[in-house]
Amino acid sequence: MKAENIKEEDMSDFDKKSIDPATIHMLKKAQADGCETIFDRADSMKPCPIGAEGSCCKHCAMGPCRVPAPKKKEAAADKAKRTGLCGATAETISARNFARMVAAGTAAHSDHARGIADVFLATAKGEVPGFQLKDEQKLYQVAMDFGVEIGDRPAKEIAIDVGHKAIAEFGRQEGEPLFIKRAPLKRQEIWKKLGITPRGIDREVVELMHRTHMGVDQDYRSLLMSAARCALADGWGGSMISTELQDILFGTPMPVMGQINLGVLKKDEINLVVHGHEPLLPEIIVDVVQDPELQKAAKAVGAKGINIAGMCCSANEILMRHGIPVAGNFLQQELAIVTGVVDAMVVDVQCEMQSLAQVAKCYHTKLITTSAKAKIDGATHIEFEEHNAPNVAKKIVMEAIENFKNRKSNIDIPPQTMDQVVGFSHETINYLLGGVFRASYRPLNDNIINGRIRGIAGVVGCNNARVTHDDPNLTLIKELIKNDVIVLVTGCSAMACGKAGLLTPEAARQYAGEGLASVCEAVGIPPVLHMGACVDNSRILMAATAVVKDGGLGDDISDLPAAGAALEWMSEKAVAIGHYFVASGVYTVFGTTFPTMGSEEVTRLLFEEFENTVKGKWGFEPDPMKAAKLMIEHIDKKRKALGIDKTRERVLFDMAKRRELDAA
Ligand code: XCC
Repeated sequence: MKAENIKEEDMSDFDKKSIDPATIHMLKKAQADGCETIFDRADSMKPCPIGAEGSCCKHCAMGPCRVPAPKKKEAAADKAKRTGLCGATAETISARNFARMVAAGTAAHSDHARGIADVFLATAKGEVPGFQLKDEQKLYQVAMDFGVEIGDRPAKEIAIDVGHKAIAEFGRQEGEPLFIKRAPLKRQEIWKKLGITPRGIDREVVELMHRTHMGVDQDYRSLLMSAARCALADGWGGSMISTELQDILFGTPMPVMGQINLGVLKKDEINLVVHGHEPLLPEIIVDVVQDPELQKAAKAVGAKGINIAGMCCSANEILMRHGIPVAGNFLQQELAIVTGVVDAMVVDVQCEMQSLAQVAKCYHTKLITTSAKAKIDGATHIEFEEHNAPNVAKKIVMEAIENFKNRKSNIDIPPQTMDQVVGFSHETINYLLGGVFRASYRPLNDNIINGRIRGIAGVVGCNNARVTHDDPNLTLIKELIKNDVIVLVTGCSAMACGKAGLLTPEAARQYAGEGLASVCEAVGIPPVLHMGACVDNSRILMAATAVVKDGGLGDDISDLPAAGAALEWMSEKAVAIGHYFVASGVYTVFGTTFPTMGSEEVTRLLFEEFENTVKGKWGFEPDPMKAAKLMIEHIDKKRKALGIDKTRERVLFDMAKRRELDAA
């Protein structure tokens, strides 16, 4: 059945699901094809209200114990009686659940980093064909940070030492992660004073899992502080290691043009979608696809060529470095298959929905898992072996080619694609602003001080099927840039911006306020800068640190007129990211739902008291316009504290007034 068969009266329902026309187009097709998606399941299954507010404890076999938020008027004595069987209070339960999300998110980013570090070391030793050390400049930078001698040693020798040091970071038992030293000095002192400077990355995850075990840490303040220490081991540890080593291996991103949305899929070519997070295999696939043998094989089955497209953060990785087209963000993963033209979807780790196997069955798509850590029932498993990567990559491309003939007649590709300029690593922003010979954030700081730019916002994170796809993120971001706040984006939020046309230099004139637009036009950048995948939120930490170090805007990240948000968050990784931004001094607003609402005390600690200790705080606001207001108010509060609030009150003279002044 064709999509045109959908009746007009169904339209409003589709509009509630997404603001992206390509997504709506495919939802109609999925319905017509009788193929269930996450959007259908979101209608038929509502979230458990007790779990959503963090009030369900299932840490032992006497439970699960449900300790829902007390009624407002409940007497203190009755409130105190509300506990789990063991006596765990709503505060303990809520804080433990939150802490476990941080631990899981940190584990995900850091295990990704470990995989990269292993391949990095093997590359330095020359053991893995297909991989090289592409960015020597960054290798030297990381070597200096790690205290590795450079001298006139060959790059490979330096890289071997860097690789060993990186791997040792995970199991470190004493001292602190080596990248901690990159943070502003005042920030390091705050962490030290609070006792939340992380030790080894794995150690923080293990300790947090231990603390949250039944009958261990039962003081919510202590739990949330140790969650902060674990989260910092993600942002300034695991995630930063991923970003830095990936840049050395595959190149530090520079501005590059790309295209995004489901319209990048091609009817007359083999379509291979790479989905997940680790760039190791996607990088090799991008390389081998030019192989004449594979191109010949594609022609032999009647295809005009081989089209690689990305999904989720794997997409961000190969987009940032090669301009490879992006099929879509998290909620579009099933819908790419619904087009009927995806010959293979290859997945590694994180954010891959199990339902892909079912959706693939409705069409002809071959779902291929590649990580030993992530198998899916019903998928074909072709394991990524780093020592044999080009051959594994070729085998996967061949699977896609051979599957081309199995396409069914239910093919429909939405026409939407959008151009985007991406690749704004922290180093690139430095060069673009200051020039190659005097790379610096000075022009950014100056424009913040003179008020052309009001402040900086990081808007990151996922899609969430409980809200209209892409709407909260885009509404928030448009409001921020309209108010002269420059926006840094990563992950699925960055992709929403790409689809909406916000990642082009022209978007500055169209969407940004006068001040921000004038700076963007002078430098030639979009008002929203795509900084990469979710592990690349570490680039935002580095950019914030560079702004602090350049001077004039305080001496800590918490002094900056800056704020963060993840309005469509859904994964535990987002909670880890949010918590490391808060623990690094940033006001961070989440939308959709907030996982500690079951406890007023825990929520108050995160939303208010944290501002006195870690100098950053959490916020919750599902309405994007209200979230923008909160962030802008915070930015203005910081401007006032810095004494630069007056500079925004610029008087614009018309010609008559100018003549009057000239004559005077
Ligand atoms: Fe996953 Fe990274 Fe979230 Fe998107 S933003 S849904 S975590 S792909 Ni990372």
